[in-house]
Amino acid sequence: MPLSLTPRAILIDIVGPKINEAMAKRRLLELESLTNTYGGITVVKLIQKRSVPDYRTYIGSGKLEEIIRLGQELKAELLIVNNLLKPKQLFEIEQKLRAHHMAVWDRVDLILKIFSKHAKTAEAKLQIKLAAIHHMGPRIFGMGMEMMQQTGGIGTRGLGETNTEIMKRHLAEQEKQVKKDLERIARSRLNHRQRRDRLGLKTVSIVGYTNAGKSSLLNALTNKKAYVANELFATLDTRVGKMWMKQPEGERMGSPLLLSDTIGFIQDLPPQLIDAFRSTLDETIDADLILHVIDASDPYMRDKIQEVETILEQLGVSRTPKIYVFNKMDLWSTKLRISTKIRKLEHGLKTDYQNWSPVVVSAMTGAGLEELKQQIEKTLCGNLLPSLRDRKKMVAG
Ligand SMILES: Nc1nc2c(ncn2[C@@H]2O[C@H](COP(=O)(O)OP(=O)(O)OP(=O)(O)O)[C@@H](O)[C@H]2O)c(=O)[nH]1
Ligand SMILES: [Mg+2]
Repeated sequence: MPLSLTPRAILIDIVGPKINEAMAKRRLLELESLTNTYGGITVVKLIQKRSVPDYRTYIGSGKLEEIIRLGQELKAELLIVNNLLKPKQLFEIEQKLRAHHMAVWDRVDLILKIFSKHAKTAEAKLQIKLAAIHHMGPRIFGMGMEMMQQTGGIGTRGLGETNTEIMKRHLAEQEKQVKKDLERIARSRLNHRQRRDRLGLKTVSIVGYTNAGKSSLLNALTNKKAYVANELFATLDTRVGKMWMKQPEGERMGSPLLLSDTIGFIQDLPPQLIDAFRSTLDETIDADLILHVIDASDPYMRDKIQEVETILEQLGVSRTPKIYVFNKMDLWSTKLRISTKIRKLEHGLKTDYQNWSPVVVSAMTGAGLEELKQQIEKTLCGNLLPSLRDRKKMVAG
């Protein structure tokens, strides 16, 4: 039975002994936000402490019975598990829930569903399709195995086995086609980048936790109209805009910089999704400067900074110059009415993160943007000497 457009959902997070109460609360809140972004309605949130997940169903059969009871009582259609489950475990749960008209998703399923709702360009759509093939594939094979055991057994070609073979071939063909299409797009992107390199344009990449205000900042700095929304993963494609630096004396025009927006990061971003969006993140890998945008009104700000840094490290860009942009400062004055408190907060951030040229701004009101532009120029012009690569090119050319 297909799900309704706004499915009523039971959320569950299985947490190990290393996760304390506060962390567990934050994880569930984030899962609720993700569910909201998808369009689902959270009817109940559950946390289960377990040092080792149940190998058959991950959550354990007792908990599953409780969920079925709750589901009937609260008319839920969907169970969302905030963990990465094995295909076989998802299949087991699915079997049990189906009789009660409920479906099950794990964390990757949920994020993939949000991605496919938000994908606009052909490239983003293809990347999601590829990630879905990788994620769903083993589950389909798992189902095939199950059917084979039921219908045939070792040595006989049961109905299940045939189905699995057909499905496998079909998925493999689809995967090959999607990869081919993606390569074509990547080649044209590379051409763009090479042209940019020849023109000697510096590039600045805007990164940060999802919903920090990256697209809003791109718009504010470049007069672009990137999609902005109070939802997670509003942006899935790289969008590029031009920002003009001040003109040096005697020159008619300042030089342009290319600013690019990127997909937002999130804690425990499933690795297959990082891989899926690697090519979009190539802009970040090649950037001359990274703007790390942070929602300064978020109580979990410091944890999120750490999580973004971890992903940047995985991308191998920890050596690129970086500016920390503390955004949404306008919300401080709504929350904290006393200006000395605000000054103290700003001072605290600037001291704690002094190695990262911190700037406090509001993409919404425009406050602090001039200071940010100056900081960008200062950081890049500190590098005004051509890069090693450019120098090599000059010698060669
Ligand atoms: N009050 C306030 N809200 C802001 C500011 N900047 C962005 N927002 C809001 O924050 C929400 C997220 O903004 P986006 O620019 O879409 O954030 P993003 O980082 O691009 O998000 P994703 O693409 O989903 O990862 C939107 O509702 C914006 O209106 C700001 O300076 N002040
Ligand atoms: Mg965005």
